[in-house]
Amino acid sequence: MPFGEIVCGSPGSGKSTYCYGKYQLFTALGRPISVVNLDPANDSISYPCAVDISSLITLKDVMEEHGLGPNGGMLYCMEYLEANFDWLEERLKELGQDAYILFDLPGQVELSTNHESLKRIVEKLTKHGLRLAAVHLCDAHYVTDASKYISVLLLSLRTMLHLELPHINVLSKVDLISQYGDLGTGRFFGILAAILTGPDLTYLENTLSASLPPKFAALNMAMISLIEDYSLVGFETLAVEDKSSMINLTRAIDRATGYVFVPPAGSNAPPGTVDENNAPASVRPNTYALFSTAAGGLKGTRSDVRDVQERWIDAREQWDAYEKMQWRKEGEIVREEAARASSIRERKPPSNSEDVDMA
Ligand SMILES: Nc1nc2c(ncn2[C@@H]2O[C@H](COP(=O)(O)OP(=O)(O)OP(=O)(O)O)[C@@H](O)[C@H]2O)c(=O)[nH]1
Ligand SMILES: [Mg+2]
Repeated sequence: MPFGEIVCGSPGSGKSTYCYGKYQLFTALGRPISVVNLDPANDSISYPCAVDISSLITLKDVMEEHGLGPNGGMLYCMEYLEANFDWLEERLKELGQDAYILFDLPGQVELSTNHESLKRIVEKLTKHGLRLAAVHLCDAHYVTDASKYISVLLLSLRTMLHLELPHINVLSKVDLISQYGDLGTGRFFGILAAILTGPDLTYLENTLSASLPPKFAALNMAMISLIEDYSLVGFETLAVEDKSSMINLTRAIDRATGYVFVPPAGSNAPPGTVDENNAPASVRPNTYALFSTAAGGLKGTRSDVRDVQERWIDAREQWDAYEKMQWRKEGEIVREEAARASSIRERKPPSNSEDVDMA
């Protein structure tokens, strides 16, 4: 059964960069991955694209032909894709039953909050057996301000209700967080802690009351309780270049979709845990995969708000140096392993005469 992610979020929140980062990570891990570009305005795609909407329709052509502006043109493109769903279906079928598919969406948020075409496309995909999660990226910049953060939460909530998929909220670009103004007062940490360690949102309520006129107090309270009612206080964090951050997020998404990665035969999983026949992964379950992904714990380095503060603000340089050292070590291990394998290959097999002597 194919699995996948609908990667959505506001313009510039890092959707395409995330798709490319995930493509690189999964290729290195030997996990299947295909990226589908559903952004008809995306004319410089960084990742290898399995399916590209621009071979069906482009925003530029729509604007020229129908005299539409960029926003109306984008809605037209999505309606056109919905009307030509069989085009998408055919191409997705070619990716096979074991595919893991990322859908890179345009940044126009109304597509995932109000407009019906994307919703109907997602419904059709799930009806065709695709197990999807919505991965909603929000620029971490928004957590430096309580009212901006609330607006992002409401946007995220709207997306969740509209798409009706398992929903993962992600604060993207956390590696840039120290650049976003005055963090010395603990403002960032306060808001982020309120976000990540909920459900107590009193901190946000107080911050909102302090920054907005008193006549909005009741509105603030209503918004806070709405957020609490939907338990929408959870966020994962993401810095695309950071391997642990990508792996933590991957685990959270795997858990939401129920995806279990089955390593290919011949991989270095513990002996006896992988069924070594060559059948496709979807019909070759094994215990190693089950316990290393879906059932694995989500706790780990940087899965907690305090880790984010330490990694990206308090001790960023030390962590950068430590990770560089780890990469060097990993590179050395890979080189040594390759040298050992090639020396084994070069060693001559014993001749028949020696066998006879020994006998
Ligand atoms: N430092 C840092 N920069 C990032 C990260 N993710 C994305 N960016 C940068 O953010 C900018 C926007 O990223 P994109 O991937 O184009 O964002 P997008 O959401 O696809 O944008 P649209 O398709 O226009 O909506 C680029 O300059 C990226 O290099 C990250 O984790 N860390
Ligand atoms: Mg993009």
